Amino acid sequence: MPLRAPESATMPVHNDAIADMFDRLADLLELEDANPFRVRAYRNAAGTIRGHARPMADLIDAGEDLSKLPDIGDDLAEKIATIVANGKLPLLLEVESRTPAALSDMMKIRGLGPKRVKALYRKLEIRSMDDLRRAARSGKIRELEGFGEKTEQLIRERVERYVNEERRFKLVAAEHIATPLVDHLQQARGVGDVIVAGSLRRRQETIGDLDILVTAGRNSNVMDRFVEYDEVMEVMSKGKTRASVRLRSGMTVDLRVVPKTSYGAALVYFTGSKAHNIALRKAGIKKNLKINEYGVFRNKKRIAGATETSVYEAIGLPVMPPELRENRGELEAARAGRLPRLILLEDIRGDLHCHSNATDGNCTVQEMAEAAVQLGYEYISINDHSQHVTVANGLDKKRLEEQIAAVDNLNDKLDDIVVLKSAEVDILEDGSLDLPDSVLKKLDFTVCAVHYEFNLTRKKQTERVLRAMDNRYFNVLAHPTGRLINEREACDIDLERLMEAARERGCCLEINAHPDRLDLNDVTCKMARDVGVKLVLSTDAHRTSDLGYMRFGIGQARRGWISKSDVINTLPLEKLLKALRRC
Ligand code: DGT
Ligand code: CA
Ligand code: CA
Repeated sequence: MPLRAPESATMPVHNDAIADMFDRLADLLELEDANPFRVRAYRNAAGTIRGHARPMADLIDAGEDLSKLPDIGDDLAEKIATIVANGKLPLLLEVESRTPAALSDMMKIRGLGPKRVKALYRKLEIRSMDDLRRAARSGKIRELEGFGEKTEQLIRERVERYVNEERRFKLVAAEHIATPLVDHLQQARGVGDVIVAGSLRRRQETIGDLDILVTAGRNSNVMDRFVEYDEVMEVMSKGKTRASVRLRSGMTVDLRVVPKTSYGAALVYFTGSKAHNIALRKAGIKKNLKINEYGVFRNKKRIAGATETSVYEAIGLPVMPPELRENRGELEAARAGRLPRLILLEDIRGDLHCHSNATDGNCTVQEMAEAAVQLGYEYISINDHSQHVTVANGLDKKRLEEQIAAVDNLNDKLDDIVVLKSAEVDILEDGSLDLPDSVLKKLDFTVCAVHYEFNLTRKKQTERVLRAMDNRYFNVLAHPTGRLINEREACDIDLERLMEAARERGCCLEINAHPDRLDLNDVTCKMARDVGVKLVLSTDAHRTSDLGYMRFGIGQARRGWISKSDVINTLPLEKLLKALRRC
């Protein structure tokens, strides 16, 4: 199981992170053939903690007795308190240190439990991730008892990914790590701007490391303050103007301190991307200008550098939004005066993919609606799952009809927002929809999605969705590729063809803003823009706080050159309903 990156220190340790530690401890103990009761005790505790509504840290603060919780005795209560205090579980560290690295690495591959890891270690003598990859490629694993071809395939996919993406954090996790650190640095003496540049500023879906830029005078103590930050585990380097540290979360942070006069040039440089920087530098050379992180120079004379705008203007270009800086045609577009005017978070007037506790959400329809009012939305839709999907209690026709009636009642009571009636309808393997037309027609619109059989051939998968789109009640294709960042690859599907078909039929594609999905992603957003299909930007919220995920979808949309006019939930209600109507 992949260990979640613990949230930052100044925030309490998250319940999920505590539970992950106990699960990992149970796994490693099981590898050692420890007493099964002991193993189970840690697993049960993990379940209790993960499922508890309030953070353990809060319970401890409130002086509550954790040993009264189900499956938590005195010993476990003490261990939880230790984790909350130090972010670490000494017993886990001890067990980790005596577990052979190959075993403990293999345990991080999802789907490989202790039993399988033991078999791989003992029978195939796998001693490293490389061994594991070789074994999976050579077809040896399928021959082991209890494995088979499918398992081998899964292991292979996951090992390849583990090796490639091991150290990249999802954007949401990187934000959680960066925000309190930025606060901490802002409190240093003599500090002006503190800004996270690099891939985070460009809103890339995953982040390799944080690049923080600070303007400060000579008497500032910001460097000391940086390396003394609570979360710092290792100081890798420290000089007068630059330092690098590794945090407890595993995140590396590069800090640069620059004088105000170079701030713009340094910001351009450290925002990147590298490919964009190189293209900029080339554009400068053509004008006999030298561009680096200190400024823009003609001969040896600095002609710009204090602001980003000055740097771009020096080479005759408008400053461009960080999300566009990927060398994907932005310089050419800027030169031609054809940079898109990118969509903003404020343009969004409602969320069109949300769940309630009728299926797998955590809040009532009314709670979701009230939270949407707080965000200034004009409308929100509730899109609970249909039956087929793997959630336990998907809606059948009857329950959906009950929800429709309940939403009508609720709308009579609500003044500030309209709740749209919808559902997240499963696209079955044969391309039919999981609810009958007789109920679909009572909805304001539908979002439809694939939730199983992701491994069909490209042809079959594409035809499956095209057939679903033939249903006149199909409106929005939700999370079109089904990928889960760092967990599940996009399914093999002809997106361009789907986009064209959707455009012809008056259907939309979703940009799912959930930070685990971001689907469409930046590249496929741009494809959608080129095809001219309309988009919907939604969060897939399962609780009120998830509505805030919209910013991640906005980031991807902006990276994909998307404007307000490409996205229909920027429209006022009447126009939205018209835009949802099929041709
Ligand atoms: P990441 O950390 O992998 O998510 O991606 P970035 O883009 O944050 O990359 P990083 O941290 O290696 O470097 C931060 C920025 O510094 C990068 O976006 C552009 C700039 N940079 C780094 N290396 C080079 C280089 O060799 N040439 C140029 N021109 N710029 C570079
Ligand atoms: Ca970086
Ligand atoms: Ca870096």
